[in-house]
Amino acid sequence: VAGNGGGWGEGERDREVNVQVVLRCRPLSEDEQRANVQSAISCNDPKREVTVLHSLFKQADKTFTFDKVFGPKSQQRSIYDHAVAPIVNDVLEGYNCTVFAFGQTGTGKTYTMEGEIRQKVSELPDTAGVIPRAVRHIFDILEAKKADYSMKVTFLELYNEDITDLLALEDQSRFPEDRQKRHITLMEDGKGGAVIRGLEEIVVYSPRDIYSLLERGSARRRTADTALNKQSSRSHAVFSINIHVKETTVGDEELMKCGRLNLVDLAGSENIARSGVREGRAREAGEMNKSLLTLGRVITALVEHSVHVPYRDSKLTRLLRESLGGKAKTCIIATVSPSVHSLEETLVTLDYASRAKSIRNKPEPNQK
Ligand code: ADP
Ligand code: ZZD
Repeated sequence: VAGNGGGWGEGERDREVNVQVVLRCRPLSEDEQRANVQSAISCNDPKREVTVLHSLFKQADKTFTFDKVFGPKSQQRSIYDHAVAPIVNDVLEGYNCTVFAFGQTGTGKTYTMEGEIRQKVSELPDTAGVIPRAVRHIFDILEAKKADYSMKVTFLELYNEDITDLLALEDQSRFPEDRQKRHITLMEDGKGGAVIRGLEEIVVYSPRDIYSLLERGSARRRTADTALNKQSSRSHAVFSINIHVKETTVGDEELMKCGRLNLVDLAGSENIARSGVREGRAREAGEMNKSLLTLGRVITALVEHSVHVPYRDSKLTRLLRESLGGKAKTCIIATVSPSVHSLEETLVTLDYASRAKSIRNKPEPNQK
């Protein structure tokens, strides 16, 4: 091809875009406020800056800049509108897109990705997170366009390098020995990506359909938690929406666009540090955090332009390979607590997130 597109043409670099990294700081909880916990984080949303107030400890303050900063007063709607909505539009144009929530346990990853419902209402509550908002938004756009479309969703949990299908229907067999735990495996798709075999892909026709699936999925995720052992803080949850849109152009030609949106609630980032240090229960700890550790190594390799990027070393990085350094568009939402007691972990998150800003992807729509 003349000019560009044929390899190392000038256009090659132009098509690269950075992974978007935004920061969200949650407010101090009521308990923290009652206990007069000090805030050690100051957000300047318009300047896109977060400052860690080391001056509380007579050290120099440290300031980080992100693509967007959402301070403690920021609303769910604002995160969606400014960080996620643009990505959802790209999905409908045939791109694969991924949103990750990354941060220490208790900083609001699940609040940001899922949100909360206090009572059942049919409209989106103010506390709804990215997932229900994305679902609503996608249906709104498709209905406004009067497009022909089909939509399928999957919801999985990754724990100890084991994939659980959060949407699988309960096996109804009366005989326990007949109840099979369906085997889910990751396979190469021959194009450098991964496909999951055995995962329930559910066709949805309305936001209401999706809500009942979300209910099923999040209830199942919660039941794995016990009071003493919060498994969900050590597991990754991946909700994916696959959309096929058939558009008819002015010239009466049919155009198919296929896009996929991955919404990922990662394990608590404190698990990265912990598994490295405590070698005692090495094997268990190693398996437990393999995906998160590998994610960290993949980010490092990409940032440092290493020849080898260890995508293949964990299931999470195999699943999300195209989202980091690949052809997808990606946004990372880093979450932090304002509490002075979390300062150390907050710095780790800010450092990681800051490094991830320099990861470059080369977005390309799917062929059909
Ligand atoms: P994580 O998923 O990172 O472990 P959660 O989403 O469970 O954290 O949030 C921890 C607690 O903080 C929850 O009780 C949640 O309701 C609350 N929370 C988190 N972010 C916010 C926010 N932006 N505004 C109000 N409450 C929040
Ligand atoms: N975060 C809540 C679920 C939990 O941990 O249980 S909130 C949203 C996305 C994915 C899964 C669940 C949800 C959630 C929900 C709650 C109860 C029943 C169904 C779904 C939700 C929150 C706000 C608006 C819509 C859905």
